[in-house]
Amino acid sequence: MDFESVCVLGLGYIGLPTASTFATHGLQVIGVDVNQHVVSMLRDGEIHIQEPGLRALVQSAFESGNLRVTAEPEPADAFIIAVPTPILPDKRADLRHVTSAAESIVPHLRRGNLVVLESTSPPRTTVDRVAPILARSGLQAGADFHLCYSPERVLPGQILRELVENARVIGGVDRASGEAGRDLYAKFARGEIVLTDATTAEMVKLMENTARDVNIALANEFSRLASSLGVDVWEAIALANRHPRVQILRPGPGVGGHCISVDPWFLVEAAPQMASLIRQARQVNDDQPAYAVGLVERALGGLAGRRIAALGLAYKADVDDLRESPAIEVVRALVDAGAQVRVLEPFVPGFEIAGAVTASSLESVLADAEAVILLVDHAQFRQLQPAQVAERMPGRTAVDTRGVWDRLAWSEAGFRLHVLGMG
Ligand code: SAJ
Repeated sequence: MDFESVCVLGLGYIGLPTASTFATHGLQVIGVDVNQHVVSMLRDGEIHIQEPGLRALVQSAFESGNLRVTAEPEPADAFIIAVPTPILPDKRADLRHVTSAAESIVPHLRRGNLVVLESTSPPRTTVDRVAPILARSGLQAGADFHLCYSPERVLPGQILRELVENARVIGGVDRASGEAGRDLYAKFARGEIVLTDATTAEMVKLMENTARDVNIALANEFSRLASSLGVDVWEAIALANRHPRVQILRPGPGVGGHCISVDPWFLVEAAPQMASLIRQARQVNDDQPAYAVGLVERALGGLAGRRIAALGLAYKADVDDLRESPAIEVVRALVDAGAQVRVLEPFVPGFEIAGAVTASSLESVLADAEAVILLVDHAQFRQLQPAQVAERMPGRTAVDTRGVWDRLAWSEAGFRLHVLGMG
């Protein structure tokens, strides 16, 4: 099947790179976002998210003349839904964006079109939720138009490369739908394209992120065990990972981002009585910020009134994404415990946390600090020279929740360095 035009609904971390990549590969692309601010920014030549290479890609997509952005869908050969699927406070999936995106396609859907859901979704969303909405057009998925689920699997920080190079799973509601999906993504995908059914493709995505969550939970639990047994978890993991069939992940202050800390709940929701390990892993990871706070408390011998410089708020290194960030939870807990906290997040400079002071430079975050704590291992923080830090702050306590600072160098600069997961 050939495609000349595609309408991409949702211009976030996935939709914007996807729309731009299709445009630079010759398709006519209509990028749709319900947020008028996003549409205006893009039309003004700005982008609303930071991702290496994205600005240049969006620019060349516009320069090609193939990309237009707007607030309403328009007729196209294919529609891609790439909207957020957050969780509600009770940990159930919030599918409002998916359903309203599907509803907005209905008036434009034509016989022979392809619709692809990319948003991470609970099992059976494509067949049980999206197909019935699209049927309001009078057309049936499979019989009159093609319908697929194809999960995005790109890693923030490496989205542009992984979008093109990763293997892509495409689950059609029938064989012809899967093949239509393959023909669409073959416009730019260099990784293998594998066809399956829609519900399997939804499960694949959830299983990938759940596997990572459970494995990080294991690393976090190891960090607590090692610490209480007087063992250095980092050394133990490095040695265990020399085993040819062992690959333990890294402990840290918790698991954030809108994917790994969210998606496992979709499986718990689907069958709570069968997902006890998955739920327990979520619990371990959700408890990890409190564990990191305990480490800071022990390092300082108390928190009330203590002056703390916190480095990093993003959910992981070298991204500007603050969603579900454990670093923010740590800072909030320190503030609640009465500490005087200054925070520095170079990727989101203006972000405020109630009760904490937002610093704009290394100098200002460190001034007066009794302790410096590393919450996010951004490259610029990983490479900090302890001697320079010592010149800028009066205290000599340092806490590393990411296991990246060189212990000898920090101790030679006069610091007592406390590392998460060490006895
Ligand atoms: N983290 C650890 N220890 C580790 C690895 C990660 O504590 O060893 C923490 C990070 O600091 C972060 C969180 O886990 O807070 C998640 O980071 P991540 O880099 O593991 O994953 P994401 O959320 O940025 O991207 C994941 C990826 N999924 C997998 O690797 C299986 C990506 O491929 C998906 O496309 C993305 O979720 C998504 O959109 O679902």
